[in-house]
Amino acid sequence: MIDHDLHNRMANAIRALSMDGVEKAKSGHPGLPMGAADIATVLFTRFLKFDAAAPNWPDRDRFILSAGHGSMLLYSLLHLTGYASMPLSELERFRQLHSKTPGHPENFVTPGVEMTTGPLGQGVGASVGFALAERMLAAEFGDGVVDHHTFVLCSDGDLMEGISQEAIALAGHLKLSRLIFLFDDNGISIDGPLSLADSVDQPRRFEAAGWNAVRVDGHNPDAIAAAIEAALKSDRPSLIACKTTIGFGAPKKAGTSKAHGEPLGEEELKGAKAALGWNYGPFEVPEDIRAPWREAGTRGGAARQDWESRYAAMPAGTRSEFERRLARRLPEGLGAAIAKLKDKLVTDKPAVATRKASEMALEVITEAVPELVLGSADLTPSNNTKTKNLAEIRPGSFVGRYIHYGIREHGMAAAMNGITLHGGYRPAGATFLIFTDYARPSMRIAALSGIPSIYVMTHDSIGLGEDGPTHQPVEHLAALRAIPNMRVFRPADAVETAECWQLALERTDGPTVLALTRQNLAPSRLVSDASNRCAAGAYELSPADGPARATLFASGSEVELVLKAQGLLKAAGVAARVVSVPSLELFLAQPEAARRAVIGDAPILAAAEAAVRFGWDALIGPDGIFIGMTGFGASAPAKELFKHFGITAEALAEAVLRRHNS
Ligand SMILES: Cc1ncc(C[n+]2csc(CCOP(=O)(O)OP(=O)(O)O)c2C)c(N)n1
Repeated sequence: MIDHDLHNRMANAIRALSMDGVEKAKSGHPGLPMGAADIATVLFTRFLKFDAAAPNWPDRDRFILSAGHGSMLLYSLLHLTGYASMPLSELERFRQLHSKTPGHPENFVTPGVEMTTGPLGQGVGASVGFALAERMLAAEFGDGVVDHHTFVLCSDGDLMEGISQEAIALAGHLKLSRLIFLFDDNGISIDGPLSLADSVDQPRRFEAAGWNAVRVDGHNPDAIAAAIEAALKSDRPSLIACKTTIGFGAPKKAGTSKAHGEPLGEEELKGAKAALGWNYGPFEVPEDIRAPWREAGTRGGAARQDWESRYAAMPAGTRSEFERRLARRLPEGLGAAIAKLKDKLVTDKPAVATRKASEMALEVITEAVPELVLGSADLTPSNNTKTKNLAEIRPGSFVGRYIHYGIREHGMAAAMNGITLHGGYRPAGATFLIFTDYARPSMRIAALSGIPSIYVMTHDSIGLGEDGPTHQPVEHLAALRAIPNMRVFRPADAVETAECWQLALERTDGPTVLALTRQNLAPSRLVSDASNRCAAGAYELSPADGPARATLFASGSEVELVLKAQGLLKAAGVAARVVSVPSLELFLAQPEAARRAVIGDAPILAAAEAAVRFGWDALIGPDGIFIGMTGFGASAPAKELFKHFGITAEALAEAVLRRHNS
C-alpha cells in the first residue's frame, strides 16, 4: 500500500524544487514537472532499478525524459535521490553557464541523464534503440547481466511529432516488451488546449501498433503503480496514458498553457506552495522528505551488488569482452584486417561502386568487429549493407546483427542514438544520401552528444541517374558538413572506402556519414600503403609532372574525373597535381602547415564535386575553379547527366587552361 500522505509530500518536493529552479533562472518550464511529479515519484520510489551512487551501472533501468523541456523534473529527481553531481547548488544554477542543469538535459553534461532531449520526439525515437540494445545484449551475454527496462516520460508534443509514429510502429513490431511509456497526458501545449490541433486517441494509436495501452489518473499513485506492474508483465511494449494537470497546484495557471514555459511569478508560486501545503522557503526540503527520497536513491544498491557478484562469476574472457564493448574500444584485429583488405584491393583493382566497395569492406569488418550492427531503412539491396554473416533481428528474437528499420529514416537514426547510448553496440544504418533530410534531427543529436553512429548513405549524387532530381542530393554534403562534430567521408574507390570505414569505426566521440556512389568507379589508389591516407581528410593522390601550375581537388566519384583532367592538361603542356579529398571538413581542421603542404603553391586551384560549391571556397578560395552543381539534377542516365551539367574532365581541363592562358 502506498502511504498517500508521504507520496504527496515527496511529489511536492519535486514540484517545489522545479518551481524554485525556474523562478530563480527567470526561465524554464514548471508545468510538466508539477504535473508529472506523481508519475515520477511512483516510478523512482517503487520501480526504477537504479543506484544513485553508480549512475553508469550497466544493468540499471533507463529513464528517458523525452519531453526535455521538463528538465527540472529530472534534475530534482537526481538531487533528491542523492546523485553526487547534483547538489542543491546545481538546482540553484538552473540554466546557467557550466552548470549541471542546462535548459534541456544533456547526457554529456550531467551524470544520470541518459540522453540529450529537447527536440520533441527524440527521446521517444531513441528509446526504441535503448530497448532493442538491451534485448540484443541480453541475448549475447545472458539475462544474468543484462536484464533491465526502458522507461520514457513523454508529452503531448512527443506524441504529436511524426517520429513517434516511426518509433512506436517499430517497437510494437519488434515486441520490445521492456519498453514502457509514461505519457503525461495533460491536454495542454504551448498554443493552448490540445483540441486546437489534435484529436488523436493515443491509446488506440498505440494499440494499433501492437502495444499494450491503458489510461490512468496520473495523480493517483495506486493507479499509476498498478499500471506499471501490469506493463512489467506484458509481452508487448506498454503505453500508460496518465491524465494529469499541467502546473498541478498552481492556483491560477494549473491546467492552462500559462503553466507550460515560464516562471510562475512570485504570487502564483506562493499560492501554489500554499495549495500544496508546502510551507518551506526556496529550495528548502525538510529532512523527513529528504530521507525517504535518499532511500529511494539507494534502493537499487542491493540489486547492483547482486549484479556485481553475478558479473564477477562470469568467465574472465566474457567480462573483458563486455567491458570492451561498453567502453567503445575496438577489438585488436580491425587494423590488420583492413590492411589485408587494402592489399587485396590494390592487387585486384575492382572497378566497383563505392556502395559495393563498402559491402566488400563490411565482409571483413563484420567478422572483426562483433559489436557492429547494420541495418537499412528498407533499401538493403541498394545500400549493400547486409553481408552474408549477419543474422536478422526479428520480432521477439534478438540474436542477430541486422535491423530492418522499415521505411523510417528518422526512426532509424533515432534508434541508432539509443543503441549507442545504451552501450554494447556500434550501429550503422543506411538509406539514400538524399534522405538524410528525413533523419537529420536525430543525426544532429548524435553530433551534439558525441554519439559515434555511422550513416551509410548511398546514391550520393546525380550519378544515381534515372531516378531524377527528387533522389539526387546536391546540397546534402554541404549541409551535413555544416553540422559541428559530424564527419562526412566521400571515398573515391574501394581502397578509400575501406580506409573511411576504419576511420568511422575508430571514432568514439561523434557520428560519421559515408557518402557512397551507386555507379561504378575506376580504382584510383593503385599502390599499397600501410597508412590510412584518408585520416588527414585530403592527400596528394597524383603528383604533377614538374612544377605544378594547377592543383585539382575532388572527392568521391569526381576523383576519377580530375585524374583524367590531369592527363588532358599534361597533353596541353600544363602540369597539374591531384588531391583526393575524402573529407573536406576533416582536412580543413588539420594544422595550418599540414594543410598548406597538401594545398601546395600552384597558382590555379580547382575542385570538382557533383554537388553545390558551398564549403569548397575554404579550400580553393572564392576565385578557385569549381565544377559541380548549381541547381537540382534531372532524370537521365548518369553519364548523360554528368555531360549535361558540365561535370567532365574536359570541362575542368578547359577551365584550367583558360585560367592558365589568361
Ligand atoms: C521538435 C520540437 N518542436 C517544437 C518545440 C518547442 N516546444 C517545446 S515544448 C512544446 C509543446 C509543449 O506541449 P507538451 O509537449 O504537451 O508539453 P507540456 O505543455 O505538457 O509541458 C513545444 C512546441 C520543441 N521543443 N521541439
